[in-house]
Formats: sequence, C-alpha cells, structure tokens
Amino acid sequence: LEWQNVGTQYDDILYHKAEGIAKITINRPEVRNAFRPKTIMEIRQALSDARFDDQIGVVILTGQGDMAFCSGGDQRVRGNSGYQDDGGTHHLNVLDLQKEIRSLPKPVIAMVAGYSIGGGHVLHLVCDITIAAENARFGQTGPKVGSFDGGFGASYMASLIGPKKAKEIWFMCRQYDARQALDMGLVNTVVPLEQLEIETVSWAKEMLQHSPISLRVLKSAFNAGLDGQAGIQELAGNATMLFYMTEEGQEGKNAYLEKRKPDFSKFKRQP
Ligand code: 1HA
Repeated sequence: LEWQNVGTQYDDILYHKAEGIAKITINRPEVRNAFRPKTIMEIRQALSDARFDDQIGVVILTGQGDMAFCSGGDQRVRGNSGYQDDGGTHHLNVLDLQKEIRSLPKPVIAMVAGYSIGGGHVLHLVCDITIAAENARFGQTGPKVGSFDGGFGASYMASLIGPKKAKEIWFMCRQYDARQALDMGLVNTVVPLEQLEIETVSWAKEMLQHSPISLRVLKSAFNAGLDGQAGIQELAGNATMLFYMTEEGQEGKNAYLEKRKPDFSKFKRQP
C-alpha cells in the first residue's frame, strides 16, 4: 500500500491513509507507546477525521515499531487525579477514546506487535478486530501499579473471554503470549511479525468489499446490549438514517414543506 501521510499536525501519532483505509499509529516507541493526554487527544482527532471522510471504510490502530502496540498511561505524567497535560490538568481521556472507537460506524482493527498492556490492552480490546503478531504480549497491570479500568476493561473483557478468565487477567496481572490470547478469544488471528501489516490490510480490504451499511448496523448491534440505552440509541439512529433514505420517510418531509397533508397510503405495510 502507498500510505499517504495526512497527519503532519500531530506530535504523538502518525496518521496515514490509503485505498479506503486510515491508519493511526501511536508514535512514542521510547516508552513502549505509552499514552499521555495529548496522545489521546490526537488519536481522537484522527478518528474523527476518519469518521467524516466518506472515502474511509476501515481504521487500523497500531503502535510504532515492533516492541509495543501500547503500554497504557504514561506513568511519568500520572498526577494525583489522572494523567497530566502540559497545562497541568489531569485527564482520564482514554475513556472517551474507548467510547469513540466503539461508536465509530466503521470497523476498527487493532494491529498488535509486542506489548499491549494496561490501558493499552483495553484499547485493543475495544477495537472490533485484533490481528496479533507472534511476538505480541497481552495483560493488565492495574492492581500492580495502583489503577483499574472497571468500565469496558472489566465488563467488555468478561463478555469477550468469560468472567473467570477476565478476573484471572486482572487479579493476577500476568502476561499472555499471542497463542494464549488466540485460545482465549482475545484476538482474531496470529501472524508472523513480518506479515502483520500485510495480513491486517488484507482483512481491511476484505471488509471494504462488503456493504458499508451492513457493517455499520452490525457494529452497533454488537455493542447495543452492553451499552444499554446509549447502545439502543445508536442502533435506532441507524434505523432513522435508513428511514430518511426511503420514499415513505421523504413523503413526510415533502408534505410538511409543501404545506399539504402527507399521503402515506401508497406505502405497503410489511408483514
Ligand atoms: O489503568 C488505566 C486507566 C484506568 C482508568 C481510566 C484511565 C486509565 C488510563 C491508563 C491506565 C493504565 O494504563 S494503568 C497501566 C500503566 N501501564 C503499565 O503499568 C505498564 C508499564 N510498563 C511495563 O510493564 C513494561 O514497560 C512493558 C511490559 C510494557 C515493556 O517491558 P520491557 O520491554 O521490559 O521494557 P521496559 O524497559 O520496561 O520499558 C522501556 C522504557 O519504556 C522504560 O523507560 P527507560 O527505563 O528506558 O527510561 C520504561 O520506563 C518505559 N515505559 C514503558 N511503559 C511505560 C513506560 N513509561 C511510562 N509509562 C509506561 N506505561
């Protein structure tokens, strides 16, 4: 793929596009791609760009180099109530990013080489698909470093791999290799490191062949149960979008604008 660099305004990430795919790369390899508040703000901006670019159908989230996908919050800037930005404000803004990855109406693939640890592990979890290199290592460290993610990090992990295994991962703080992650259902496939991007792009391209609306509605359907009322809202938003696309929906608007009574009689009731 001929990746175009479209993220020249960013410091902590790289942002590329090619052939319907957007690739967001956490670019802090000196700290195993740990994130600070600015890193998260930049990922959120790129993700928003990918959402509104109608040429983009799939997003890849990854980390620079082959040592790490992401090692979680940068402990060097951890303050007393969150991770500190340059202005001194403390943030837990990765939680907003998790929600945005889940509600992005396009598939998001985590492309994982090396460590996916702590808050960096939850980030791969909330992606729709995870492609792991053979050197990938997964785990949570919260109880070791005085942290925890009791949101999607707990509940979504439990729904993915079952509560027993999820509690083991959090209570024991062990690391798991790519094969163990595959056996647990934590990742979709494991490939040799040299193939990681080729394989990830080929999964993306396969999805790009398929109906965007099917993928969009399925993604919100998969999230709806766990997300409760907010999940139903998203799923229902898709129903509204589709209804606006129909003649029946448009008859209501046209009648209003033409100041006449709407005539819905020509629209058949489906069984
Ligand atoms: O739990 C949350 C949240 C919960 C709710 C709401 C928001 C949350 C936001 C964040 C988080 C968290 O992410 S808590 C968990 C934080 N992360 C960790 O505890 C992982 C810490 N790192 C490691 O365990 C290891 O570095 C590693 C398994 C990822 C890699 O080990 P390795 O290959 O032996 O490398 P290592 O020598 O340890 O690291 C290389 C360099 O990167 C070191 O710096 P140097 O000594 O060269 O100066 C190391 O300090 C640095 N580094 C790695 N990870 C981090 C880091 N520096 C800061 N923060 C890190 N997370």
